[in-house]
Amino acid sequence: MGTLFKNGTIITASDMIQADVLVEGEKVTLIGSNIDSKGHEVVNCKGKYLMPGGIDVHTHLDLSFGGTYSNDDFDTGHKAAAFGGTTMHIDFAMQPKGGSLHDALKIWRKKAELAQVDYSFHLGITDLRDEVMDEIPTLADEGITSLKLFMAYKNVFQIDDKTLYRAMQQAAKHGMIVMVHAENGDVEEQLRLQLLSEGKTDPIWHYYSRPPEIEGEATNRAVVMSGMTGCSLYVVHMTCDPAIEAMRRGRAQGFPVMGETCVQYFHVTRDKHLGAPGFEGAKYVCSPPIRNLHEQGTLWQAVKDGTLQAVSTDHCDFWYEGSVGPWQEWSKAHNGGDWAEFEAQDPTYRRPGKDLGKGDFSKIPNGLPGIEDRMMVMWHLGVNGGKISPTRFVELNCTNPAKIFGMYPRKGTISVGGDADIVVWDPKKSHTISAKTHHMRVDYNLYEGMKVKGMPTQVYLRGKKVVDGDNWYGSNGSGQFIARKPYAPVL
Ligand code: DUC
Ligand code: ZN
Ligand code: ZN
Repeated sequence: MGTLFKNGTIITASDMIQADVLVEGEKVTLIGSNIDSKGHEVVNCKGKYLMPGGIDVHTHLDLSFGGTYSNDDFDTGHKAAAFGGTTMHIDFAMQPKGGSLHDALKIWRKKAELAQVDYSFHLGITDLRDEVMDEIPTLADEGITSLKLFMAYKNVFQIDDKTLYRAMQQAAKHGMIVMVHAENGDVEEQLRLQLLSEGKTDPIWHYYSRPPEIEGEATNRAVVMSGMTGCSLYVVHMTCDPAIEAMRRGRAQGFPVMGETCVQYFHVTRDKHLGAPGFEGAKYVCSPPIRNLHEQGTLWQAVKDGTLQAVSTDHCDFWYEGSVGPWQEWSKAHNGGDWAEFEAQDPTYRRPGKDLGKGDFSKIPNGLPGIEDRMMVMWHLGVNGGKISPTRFVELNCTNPAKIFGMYPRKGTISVGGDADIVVWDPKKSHTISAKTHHMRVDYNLYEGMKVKGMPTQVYLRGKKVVDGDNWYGSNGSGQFIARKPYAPVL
């Protein structure tokens, strides 16, 4: 017996067609008109769209960062993702200081034991010793074909130009893609120290420590290195004109360069949100910083004209009102300590959050929630707002992420032989986004009060229903690691 999705309209990156979809086991086995329903469970999709499950290629679940850990893990973050129509994500497994890339994988595989939806890892390189260079090709054998390097976060994740260049040379040799967080971390450090020394400590000053110029400069540097090495480059969370212009120049020269922006950059602004009175602006501290209405126009143009290929979230959420003291004391007493061990003692205890940065913007943990909201907000602002077509919506949120990161057509489309990750989408259903009802483990929502029209009603992961309305049917451990292929296309 299979599951037969009847009377719906399938949206792929190229077409909108009325057809039935038959799912048997974990795969789509037939697409056609009037498929006989005998022996199958029928899902009536009249008036609904059928889309491939969303893929968010940029998340940080349970990340040790900024003196704490991001809130959502592979349990809560996965449920939230699925309620929003995302059935797969790629998280960043960060190389521990002094450790190997496989040490990172070990840590992240452990986190992923909770997985409720499908996932993969990008390998975040922080220390490219010779033996780490040699390790890179072995990742591809294990289905990990993307590396990430940070050009910012001095003394934390930041690498130097030589490291980036060498990583690109090695990646190019093995058909892997290099991703960069592009901001000039040295200039950021200088600006930050200067601002703090002038007593400028409110959240809004975070913006001025990371102006568009330092994003544009670093993006340009990475784009040029991509041209020199022939390495495929994917620039994450692009936000502003100088960065977009650098990307356009590289593409015009035929360099293998691609980029994404994140959904929040289409909504929150420096002036209204980051500049809110008191400490409220801390809720919106992320890097690169949120910009203004002008940049929103730039980004819509870039996703429309193909300068950018994907939209992700950079989901990395922290409590607005966390709890600062006990974890710090415990971790001091345990020489760093393991967060899970600490948290298990009192599961109601909140991880320290944005409140770490009261009185000093540079101590506010960087990151925002969004894994649940991406598809609904992009549909609402993009499709309902007349900015992008439904097919481009699918391309940006599902298909291109799968192609760029080497898992198409298994993921990212609805086609015979592909995984049956299917979102039944009701374009007429309205929903008011709120922290009171969302599934992310965080006490605020960037889109609080936004009334969106269009949302998932049922979500299937490899043929199994995980979401139906407000009900959850997934389970820990049923999310799978998805092995990815090298030599993915440059779009
Ligand atoms: N930016 C953020 O805002 N959070 C996580 C990491 C990053 O680069
Ligand atoms: Zn980043
Ligand atoms: Zn990130």
